[in-house]
Amino acid sequence: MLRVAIQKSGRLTEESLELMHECGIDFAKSGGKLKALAYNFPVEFLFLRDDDIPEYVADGVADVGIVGENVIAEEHSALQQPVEIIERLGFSRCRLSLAVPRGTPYSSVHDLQGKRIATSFPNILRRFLATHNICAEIHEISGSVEIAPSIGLAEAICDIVSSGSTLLSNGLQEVETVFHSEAVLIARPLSADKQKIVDDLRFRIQSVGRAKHNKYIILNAPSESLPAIIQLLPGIKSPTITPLATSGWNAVHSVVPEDTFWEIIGKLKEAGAKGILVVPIEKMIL
Ligand code: PRT
Ligand code: ZN
Repeated sequence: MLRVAIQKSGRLTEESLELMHECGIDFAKSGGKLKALAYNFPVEFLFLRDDDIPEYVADGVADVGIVGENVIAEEHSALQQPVEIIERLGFSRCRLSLAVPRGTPYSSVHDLQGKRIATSFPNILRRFLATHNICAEIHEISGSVEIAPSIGLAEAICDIVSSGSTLLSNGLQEVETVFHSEAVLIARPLSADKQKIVDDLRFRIQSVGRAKHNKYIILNAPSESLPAIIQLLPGIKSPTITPLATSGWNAVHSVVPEDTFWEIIGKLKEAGAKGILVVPIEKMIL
């Protein structure tokens, strides 16, 4: 039995639960309960505050956990036992940025020399400032960091930014990105039987992730266009080609990556492809 820590209620919760569902792991999560046992996979879920997850994993209360990379980067050095990132999960993307009141002259990170900076992430900020040889006063506060300059607590802040609207509405401008973050799966060193369950869980997570980053594509093409089309559609191994009832025409099936998708579609049309269908993939196992 593997114990998996998930944020109880917050920005990571919904997508963490959705990921488990996509991995085919079912369980009943009822309201305020702190634990849930999966029906069809040897895991038990613990629902915790995100800040507590690294420590619970390090201490062995949980075996693995889903947290924001910013949380593990912040707490890593204070943990008694080693905890590692074993999988990047691609959701809850955000960045930790430095911001100053709009209108403050700012040309480089050296403008922060000797300034007071408010943050909830003192360790990440300290490392960033050290790599740039900046000496600044770090004021650790646990919430509402964005109001620190307006109440005279600091000249700059270092906080999580996603859309940027919080900074904007507080009259702040983003000046440096300190850290890029996404949800990650963390783990401590595990016994062989638990490691086997983690490997299976990672295999499922990777199959789900790969499927999200690729599309299944079906198109019709005249035989003379096939060499060019095959070049554009490498697929998992190579595209499937089947003849149509109309002679000289073929159906081509393949897989295309999401990020180059539109570019490839344009080139396929130029190469003579017709009737292009694009279908989402549910799982992709290599
Ligand atoms: O209660 P618990 O301690 O479990 O949760 P929490 O309130 O500490 O964390 P939560 O749920 O807010 O965030 C969990 C994780 O989500 C964080 O550790 C990040 O990895 C990630 N994440 C992604 C974010 C954001 N986006 C985000 N926008 N965490 C916080 N914010 C906040 C930010 O602090 C700022 O106040 O949203 C504001 C900025 O958002 P924009 O869109 O206005 O730029
Ligand atoms: Zn928290």
